[in-house]
Amino acid sequence: MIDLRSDTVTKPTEEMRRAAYEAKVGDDVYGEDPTVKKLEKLAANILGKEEALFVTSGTQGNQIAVLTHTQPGNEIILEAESHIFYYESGAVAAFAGVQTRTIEGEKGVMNPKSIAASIRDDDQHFPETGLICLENTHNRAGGAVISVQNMKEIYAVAREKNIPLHVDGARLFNAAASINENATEFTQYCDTVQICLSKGLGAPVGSIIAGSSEFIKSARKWRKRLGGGLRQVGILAAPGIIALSEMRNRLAEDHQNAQVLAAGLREISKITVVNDVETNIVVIDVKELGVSSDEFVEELKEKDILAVSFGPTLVRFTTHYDVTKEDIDKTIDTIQRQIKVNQI
Ligand code: TLP
Repeated sequence: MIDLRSDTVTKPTEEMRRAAYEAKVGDDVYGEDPTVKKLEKLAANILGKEEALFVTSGTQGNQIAVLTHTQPGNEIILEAESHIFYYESGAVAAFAGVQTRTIEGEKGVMNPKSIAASIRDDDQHFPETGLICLENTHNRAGGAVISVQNMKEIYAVAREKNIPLHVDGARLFNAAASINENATEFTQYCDTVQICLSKGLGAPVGSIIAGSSEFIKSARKWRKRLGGGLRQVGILAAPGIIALSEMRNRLAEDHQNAQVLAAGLREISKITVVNDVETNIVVIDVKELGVSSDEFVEELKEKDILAVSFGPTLVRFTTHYDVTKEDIDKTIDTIQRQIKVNQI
C-alpha cells in the first residue's frame, strides 16, 4: 500500500521506538519529566521563543493558543480555508466562545490591508478583535508557503493594533525547508506558534506551542483544563526530540518527491494539478475525467494507492518519510493505466 493520504500516517522510525523505550520519565504535571523538559527547551530554541509546551495534537495546540489569547465574545481573524476554521469541528466556538472573521486569501496568503480593515474599532456594538491567525504552510492551499515578507507585514498590522498573532505551523518546517532557512525566519513575525511533530517529522504523537513565558504559563493551565496534562509522557517526547533534531533536515526529499509526482501527473491528459506544489502536497482536479474525487480515490485504493478527497473533484496527495521515489513512480504509472483502462 502506498499511503499518500497525509504526512500524519508516518510510522515512528526504529530510532524513535528505541528512544521511547529508553526515555527517562517522571510525572510531567509535577514538572518532573526530564525528556519532556528537554524537548520543550529544544523546541523553544528552534522556534526562537522563550518557552514551549508539549501538547497532544495540532488541534489541541491551536485551541490552547486561541483560549489563551482571547476572551469569550472576541472575534478572531483567520483565513477562510484555514485548518482552525475549516477542520477543527467548530472548536473555537465551542471552547473559546469566539466568533470568526474569515478573510479569503490568495493561495492561502491574506492581504495585510484586508486584515487591517477587518480589525474592529472600539465601539459598544462590536466584538473586540482578540487574535489574528495565519497558517504556514497552508494546507488547503496545497501546502503553500506564506512568505516571510507577508508575515512581516501582517505582524506590523497586529503590533500596531496590539493584537496577538498566532501561527498554525503544523508544517512550518516544510515552509522553512522550501526557502532553505531556519524556522525563526518566520517565527520572528508572530507571538505564538504551533508546530506538529507527528506530520512530516514522523513522530507518533504530539505538537508544540511556543511563545513568551507568560503565554506558556497560561497555556499550561488551559492544557490542564482540557485534560491534556499527561504524566510519564517522556516516552512520547523522546521520539519528538528525534523529529526535531533529525527528521527536520530531510523534508526537502519529500518536496522533491512531490515535484516528481506533480510533473508526472501534469503529463496525464484530463488531470490538472491545481496547486503550485511548493512543499509536500499535490492537489489535482479530476473533473475532466467525469468522475468525482470520491470515485477516483476509491478506484486508486483498489490499486493499493491511498489519497484523499479534497473537494467534489479535488484529490490531495501528500508525500512523507514513508513514501519513496519508487512509490511515486508507481503512483504515476498506476493513474496513467487506470485512465487508459477506463478509456476516459
Ligand atoms: N491536518 C490533517 C487533517 O486534519 C486535515 C491533514 O491530514 O492534513 N493545522 C494544520 C495546518 C493541519 O494540516 C492539521 C492536520 C492540524 C493543524 C491538526 O493537527 P492534528 O491532526 O495533530 O490535530
